[in-house]
Amino acid sequence: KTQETVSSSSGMASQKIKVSEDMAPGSISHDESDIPTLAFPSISTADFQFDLEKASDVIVGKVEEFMDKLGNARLVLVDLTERSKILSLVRAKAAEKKIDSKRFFTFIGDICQLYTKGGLCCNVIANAANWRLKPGGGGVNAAIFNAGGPALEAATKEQARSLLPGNALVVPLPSTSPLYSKEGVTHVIHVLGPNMNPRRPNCLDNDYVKGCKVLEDAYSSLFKGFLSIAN
Ligand code: AR6
Repeated sequence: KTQETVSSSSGMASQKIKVSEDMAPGSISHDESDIPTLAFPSISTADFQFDLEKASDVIVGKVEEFMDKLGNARLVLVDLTERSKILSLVRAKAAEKKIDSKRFFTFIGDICQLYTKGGLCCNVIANAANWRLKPGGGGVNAAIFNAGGPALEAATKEQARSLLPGNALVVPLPSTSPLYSKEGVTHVIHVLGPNMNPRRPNCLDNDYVKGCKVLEDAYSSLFKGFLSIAN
């Protein structure tokens, strides 16, 4: 028994998926789950106060660079509301560069509930982390650690205790984590972006030459980490 549903996405491409009605509770079994998909938030552009125009150039530039390495995998930029300025900027710039909207698109929703609330299957999600790789602190970091539960915290500690700006850390998620069992997420990739907020550690004091370089490094590390899982 299958049921056709069209998700509530208002991204560049709308997603058509088949959801089986008689699958075991909590299990995920449909067509799209076979496509390796990375959902990522816009790194550094909220709490870390990075300029949105500059960040959107970096995102689209890096996506373009990785496009031909993706195979059938997909990259999805996520934000919480349809008023998201970073999503509009990135959508416009990606369209200008004629980036394949099946391989890269934007999606509105909580990155912790993309499957259960949005019908979008993402086996990997990225986190805009802090250097200590600690839960809490607000933003997407608090949301992901909260949704991932103690299993995510333990799995993260097993891999590393801290992160340098521009770096990413791939964390395989134990099946005991609700993010795995409910949302189908097998890996979380923590990313530390450049910080322009004077009240946070390692503030770059508006040095956007360095800032853009660190943000480029952050997306390169993220996409490389994703490809190492996808392929
Ligand atoms: N789902 C999708 N996108 C989200 C969600 C969510 N649940 N929550 C926030 N965003 P931020 P940063 C978007 O501030 O600027 C933390 O305290 C948000 O709208 O989470 O890199 C860490 O501990 C924005 O577009 O990350 C660090 O100390 C994007 O995610 C610091 O903040 C990133 O916003 C990192 O700051």
